[in-house]
Amino acid sequence: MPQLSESIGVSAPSGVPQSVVDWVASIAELTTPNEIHWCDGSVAERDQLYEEMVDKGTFVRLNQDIRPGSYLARSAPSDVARVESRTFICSERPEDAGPTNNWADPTEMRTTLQGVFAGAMRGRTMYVIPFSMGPLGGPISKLGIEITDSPYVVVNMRMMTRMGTPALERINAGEYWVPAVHSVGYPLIDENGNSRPDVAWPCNEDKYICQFPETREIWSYGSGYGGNALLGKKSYALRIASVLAREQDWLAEHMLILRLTRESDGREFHVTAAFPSACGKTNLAMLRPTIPGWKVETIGDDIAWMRPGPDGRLYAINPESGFFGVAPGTSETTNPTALHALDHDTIFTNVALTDDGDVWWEGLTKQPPDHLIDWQGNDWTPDSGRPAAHPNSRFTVYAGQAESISPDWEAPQGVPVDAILFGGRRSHTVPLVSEAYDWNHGVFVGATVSSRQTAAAEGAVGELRRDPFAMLPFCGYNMADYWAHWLKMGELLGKEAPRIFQVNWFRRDSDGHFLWPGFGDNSRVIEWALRRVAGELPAVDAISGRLPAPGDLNIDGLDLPAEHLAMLFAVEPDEWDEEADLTEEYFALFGDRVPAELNAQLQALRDRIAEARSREGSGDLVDA
Ligand code: OXD
Ligand code: MN
Repeated sequence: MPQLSESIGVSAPSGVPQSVVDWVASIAELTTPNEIHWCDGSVAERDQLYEEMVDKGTFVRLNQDIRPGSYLARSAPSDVARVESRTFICSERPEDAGPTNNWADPTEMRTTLQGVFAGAMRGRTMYVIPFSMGPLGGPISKLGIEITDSPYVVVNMRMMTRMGTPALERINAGEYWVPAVHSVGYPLIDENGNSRPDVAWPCNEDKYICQFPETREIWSYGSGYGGNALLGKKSYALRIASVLAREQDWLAEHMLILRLTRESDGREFHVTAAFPSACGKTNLAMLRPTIPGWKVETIGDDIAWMRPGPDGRLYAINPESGFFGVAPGTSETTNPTALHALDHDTIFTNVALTDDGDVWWEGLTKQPPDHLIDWQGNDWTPDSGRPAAHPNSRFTVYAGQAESISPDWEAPQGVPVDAILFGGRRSHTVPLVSEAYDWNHGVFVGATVSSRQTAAAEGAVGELRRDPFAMLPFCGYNMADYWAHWLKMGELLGKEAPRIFQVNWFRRDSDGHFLWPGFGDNSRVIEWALRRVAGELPAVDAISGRLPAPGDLNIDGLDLPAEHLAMLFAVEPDEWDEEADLTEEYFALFGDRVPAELNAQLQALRDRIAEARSREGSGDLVDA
């Protein structure tokens, strides 16, 4: 009897294990593509796909004199962001997905997926993309294979992951890998054999982004955009990896990674930082310090995998090899490093096109051009009354193109983490910076991160949402169990655990103006944190944590009135009372799965509030 794989012509490269061939064959049998292409990751393969996409209208080739090697894609207006409402954790038991995830019964979801994937690739090429998250062969790295019918996904995955033959060779050698299946859900031939023409951005109104934590599989249907489709990123490197990390005593986190070198003594520090989506994370990852004496290098801009090393310290790698950054707001003033990285070999999605074949987005220049083609392909002028680029428009670029990239960004063993920052977008309550009292307090701080909703996901922009560890849409299991895992990691790391800080660049005065300049000046805050790590500075105990002692935050050369500085560090018992009540309400969502230690941390917070009040009270008496 012919093997299944032979009967549908999988024709795998030599050396591919039968189990892999059988899996690819099973997906081909379900989705019935016209042909199968095993991606080797070569430049020739990429260029051929670019060519094909230009011919089909998926890509606009940008002016090659201005932006060599660069292209613009315009998505369907209905497919512009991650769709959290259609993202599912399909664990056997709903309580293992937890109240912050959409749970779906795995058996029912499999039936649904078998239905929507049946014939989904008719008339298309099915691409098999072997990839490595993290440097090939590194001790923290992991492999995967994404099957997709989208050439756009292939060329993006080529930048975002180490994709192609070297990854496949490791899979051939028997290393662990995670399967991921993706279809845009727009077959070119119907079940009766009738053809329909392709469109520039095929997708489907019906979308499913599914993670199966027990079997470690990813299935994504209906969207071609970003994290919905580039399955190495949020689906694998966060949702599935968080499950693996919990089991294997490491951390898969939504964090950037920075190296800061102090020029006076050459000491290197490494910082990871979690911020909810589009909170200026890419800008911080490419920080240009405004204070002298520091060199800052980028290691990662979005995701960190961290594992205790042989010396007991926590080591971080960036599992990705590219940046999938938000374009609007990126400019010569906000992030010159990112801007220059985009000079060539960049894929832009949903930005505007200029008359000379270049790109533009809101914030790139103060004065918009007189005429553009907007992200939907229509004529645009400054008085059109709508954005020219979509607010979640993106650039995809190889990380090595950033001039700030660290020479060690691909160090397979990672870099030792000294400090972890948690940030959110809060207009009051949370001071510019405070240091957690200890690891467990830091976990409490991470668990209570909140921010205003941005355009990276669908939903009401501007709403305040709790976003614990900036992992709300990315944790592959019950968030309360994830907190418990962090507490356990603190025990494992003991005195080698990184120090934890809470930052808030977004505090405002009563007129709604930002109090802190942000951007390069955030280096001042990080300097304070690192000097704390180095044991060089005292601190002042406060409700939120430890604050800089007066005069210790370097504000030289900043035009920051004393009352603004005071407002940045104001920690008001009334506001924190409300914060504590909101935290209690939030924890109640998770019932008795909340680790006892976090409830104890909440009580400790309430105690600090009461203590501050009693001090205030006695102060009032004295004043009176
Ligand atoms: C991202 C996100 O795209 O967090 O990185 O939404
Ligand atoms: Mn992100």
